[in-house]
Amino acid sequence: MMSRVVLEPEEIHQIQGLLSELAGTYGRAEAAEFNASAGVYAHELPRRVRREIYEFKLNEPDSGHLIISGMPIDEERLGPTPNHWKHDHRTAGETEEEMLLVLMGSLLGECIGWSTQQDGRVVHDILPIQGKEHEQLGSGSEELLWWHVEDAFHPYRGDYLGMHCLRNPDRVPTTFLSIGELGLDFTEMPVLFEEHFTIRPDESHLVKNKGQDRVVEGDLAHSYGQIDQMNTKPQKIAVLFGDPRAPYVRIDPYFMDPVADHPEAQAALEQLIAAIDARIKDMPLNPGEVCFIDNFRGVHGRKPFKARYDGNDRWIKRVNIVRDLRKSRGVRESAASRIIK
Ligand SMILES: O=C(O)CCC(=O)C(=O)O
Ligand SMILES: [Fe+2]
Repeated sequence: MMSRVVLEPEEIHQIQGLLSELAGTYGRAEAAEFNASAGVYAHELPRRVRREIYEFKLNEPDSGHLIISGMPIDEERLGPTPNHWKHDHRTAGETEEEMLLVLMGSLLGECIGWSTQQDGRVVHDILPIQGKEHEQLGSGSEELLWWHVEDAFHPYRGDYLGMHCLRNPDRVPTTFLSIGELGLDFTEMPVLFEEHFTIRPDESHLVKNKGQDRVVEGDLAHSYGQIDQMNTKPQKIAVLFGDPRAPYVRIDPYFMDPVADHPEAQAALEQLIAAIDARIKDMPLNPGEVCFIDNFRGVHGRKPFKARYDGNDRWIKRVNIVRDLRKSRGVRESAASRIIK
């Protein structure tokens, strides 16, 4: 079931006023000063929007996602879709859209980034990159992006994933399924709550997908070393956890190895994967739509498509949001830093 809030004209007007003020003050969504104040400005969003987002957080509905639609997209201000996430952000026409995503996300928790992903930015670009068509990446296009929990391999992964669709001319579908709508009785699958399973880091965190001009030394070398460790010696984890009647899920089949030492665990994993695969649905995002996915309750992916590389390509902004920044304090530079090393 789609869960959608359609913004009213006065709400759009109020949001636009706030965004133009903030873009004028801070220039870029990536500005540390903007990120440090986003949780304050978020309370200047319309009350109904704040309530919808808060109730999504509090009640953890079985839908597992929330779409907020109605924001107009100014194609001209936006400019062409860049050819890489490493485009020159100083001239970015998408600052207001990025800021809106961070503001709404701040009502769910705190936005975070990874030193090993997209140059340590908080707001990511999802766009097709020439030469990566056949990679298992958000920037791949011609391959099915297998459904997954975002950063499933990592203990500090986001509780939520936020996406703001700027452009999607071919209505390329994001795929989505909430575990709450799977219709399985998880109390009969106790083995999935036990630590038998492994998930390796996805490609986006690998050193080969960093920006080309980025030198890997010092802290960054250490971070990539840890990713490498997680790749060669992944820890055993549970695929389901929390309340067996409404469990949380941690799964990324493409990066999971068969459970060789526990046939019952492997069989249960295969049953879960097949059930999700049979039921996952297309959920194409339209320009101006902001979508939040509960990353503990839902899996998402993307269908293959043919990229254009002419400035009109599909373009989505993405953030990861944690409810509790403190859990990762040991791997962040300061209390307020949002980047996981
Ligand atoms: O492009 C999409 O709709 C989703 C992409 C995605 O899942 C990702 O980049 O992690
Ligand atoms: Fe994803």
